[in-house]
Amino acid sequence: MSFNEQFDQHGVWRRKFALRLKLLAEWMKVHDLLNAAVEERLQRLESQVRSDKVMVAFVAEFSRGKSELINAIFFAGYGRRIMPASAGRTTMCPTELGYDADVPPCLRLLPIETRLQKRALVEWRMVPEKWTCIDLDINNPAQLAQVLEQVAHVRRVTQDEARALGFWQDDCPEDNPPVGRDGLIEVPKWRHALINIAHPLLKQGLVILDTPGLNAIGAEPELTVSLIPQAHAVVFILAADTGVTKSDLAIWREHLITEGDGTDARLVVLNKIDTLWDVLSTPEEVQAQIDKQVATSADILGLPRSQVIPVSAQKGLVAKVTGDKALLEASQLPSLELALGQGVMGQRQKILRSAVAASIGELGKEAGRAMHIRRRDLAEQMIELRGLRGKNASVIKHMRTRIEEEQAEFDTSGSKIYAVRSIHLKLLRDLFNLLSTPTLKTELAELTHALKQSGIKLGVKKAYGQTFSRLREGLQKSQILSGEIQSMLTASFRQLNAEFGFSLQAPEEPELIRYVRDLEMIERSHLKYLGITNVLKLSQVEFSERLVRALATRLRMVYETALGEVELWNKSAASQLDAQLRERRRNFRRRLEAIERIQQAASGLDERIAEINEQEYLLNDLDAKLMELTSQLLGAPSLPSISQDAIPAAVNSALTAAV
Ligand SMILES: Nc1nc2c(ncn2[C@@H]2O[C@H](COP(=O)(O)OP(=O)(O)OP(=O)(O)O)[C@@H](O)[C@H]2O)c(=O)[nH]1
Ligand SMILES: [Mg+2]
Repeated sequence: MSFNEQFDQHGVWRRKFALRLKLLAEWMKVHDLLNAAVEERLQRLESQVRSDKVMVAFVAEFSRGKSELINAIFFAGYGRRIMPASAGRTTMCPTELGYDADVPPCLRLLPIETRLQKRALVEWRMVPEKWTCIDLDINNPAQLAQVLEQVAHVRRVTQDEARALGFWQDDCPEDNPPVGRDGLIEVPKWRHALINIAHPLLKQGLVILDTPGLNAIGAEPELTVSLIPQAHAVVFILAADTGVTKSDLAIWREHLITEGDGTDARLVVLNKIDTLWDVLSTPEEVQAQIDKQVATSADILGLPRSQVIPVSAQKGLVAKVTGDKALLEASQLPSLELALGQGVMGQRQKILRSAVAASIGELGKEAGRAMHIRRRDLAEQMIELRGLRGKNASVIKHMRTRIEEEQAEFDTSGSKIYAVRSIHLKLLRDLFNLLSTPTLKTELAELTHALKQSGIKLGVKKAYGQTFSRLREGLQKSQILSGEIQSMLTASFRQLNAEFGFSLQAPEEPELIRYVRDLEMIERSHLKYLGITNVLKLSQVEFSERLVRALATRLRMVYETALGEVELWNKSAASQLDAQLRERRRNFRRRLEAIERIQQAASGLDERIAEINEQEYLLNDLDAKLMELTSQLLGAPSLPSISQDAIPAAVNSALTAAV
């Protein structure tokens, strides 16, 4: 199954899941099982599954065939080349292809001059009016291709302007673009491009990132330290006719090597194998040539040979457009699509499925707890009522007084419950504080200061190291504090359970220390970035500022996720208390009503006992239904397993390595 087909299936599963989740929510609402925490969890799950994006980034030196490969894999259906692909430098700005239903089909372009202002790319995304927007006619491939030519557009500027925009370094002249006879320099016209089209795959959450070559990627720190590391898969492309060049190697080292982190896939593609096709050689000789190039490239990159996939993007595109099966086979594009499908989608589903399973488990527990309270209340009422059988009016009256006394006592001891809640909130406030944006800002201040110094900054790595070790300490502190909160909750819940017969259970404590791993990944991507070619660029104030802004935005995302978890933990504890209070009050009311009916009619007692029996049966049904609904949600997405024989051995081991 190709990447496209696998992605389709993933989309179908997600839609089914969202629908089932909706049904579960409605059913819970009807049966009064929804509380604030459950509702929040349901909402999060739904938006997690609905908005699940899969980003595949294509990274390589210029002219290796990134855009052509994107055309061949995703857009051959348009019957022509859609993304501009031509000899020499073509794609000048990072280009994201995706789908947003709220925006009409269009190409949005952020002018390169925005680099002169203090705003990170993520922030620019929030100001659509600053982007130039061109409508796209998706039924007209020729118009589509013509508009997309924009991403290849350039401007000519003076050396000073180029320097200010980050395209000219006095310290490393060999990286600078050529100066024209008029003394002007070509720079990209746009800083970033967003293409919004309702392509079937994009509609289902695929985001494709096409990037420009080496020096152009380096000029946008956010791309290097944020977008590419966060992509779910990165396709690195080499050309069979050039082999691994020095600049290929620089990109590979700077952007592609990751250590041990198995959440994403890296695929290496040896493109343009058609340049080795040669009518004067036998097919075996041609294959031997391709194998040799694969072997050499793999050796240089330090990869097993099976991990380099040879293709011809251009012939693959031509073959798809003209319906030439033999040529498609020869282009070997299908093997690459298979690897992408398995590596990326298989991985993505695994992650999503395990996140969903954990949430559904909590959801089931929360709903189950509410049912447990009800079941226990019914059992108690039953004992109470059976005890009244054959008793005279005064005993019944006495019972009523007792329940009323209990009720009054319960009402006055409500203050204990509020006390627990207020201690909990106070401790939480400290935790929120530790993870807040102002705290993060303070922690970053020193690094910002170090980067703002003029001249060459040798101490930057040290400043990074110190900042990150402070951030790690902060997270460790947060984890200790959350541990204290958890012990406090467990102890007070136990006490309340003993005193009031509640069945409170402290919700799962958030695992904040997990975010240390995210910090490490961010730190690594920055250090790697600074290590190779960009240390000299740090002498430019604008560059340093862009770098810190990129860092701050990425960190903020991590901290916001952590805060969200703490928030949910808090809600879950609070809503349990609310639910217990509510159920208990309802319980007193029911017991009093029952006594009243018994006092009024002799038959009231048996009737009430029968009613309670009936309710117990209903509760059993509810329980069974809840199990059914949640286990349906946990059902595996229908990814038919591919017969192992159908996968070429090379691709198969590439997959294993990529996963
Ligand atoms: N012979 C051959 N040429 C190819 C193949 N793939 C791409 N090309 C050509 O190589 C040139 C560069 O391709 P692009 O897709 O523009 O390369 P890119 O990596 O996107 O380059 P930039 O946008 O400049 O970063 C174009 O002329 C393509 O037609 C291939 O498989 N075989
Ligand atoms: Mg390109």
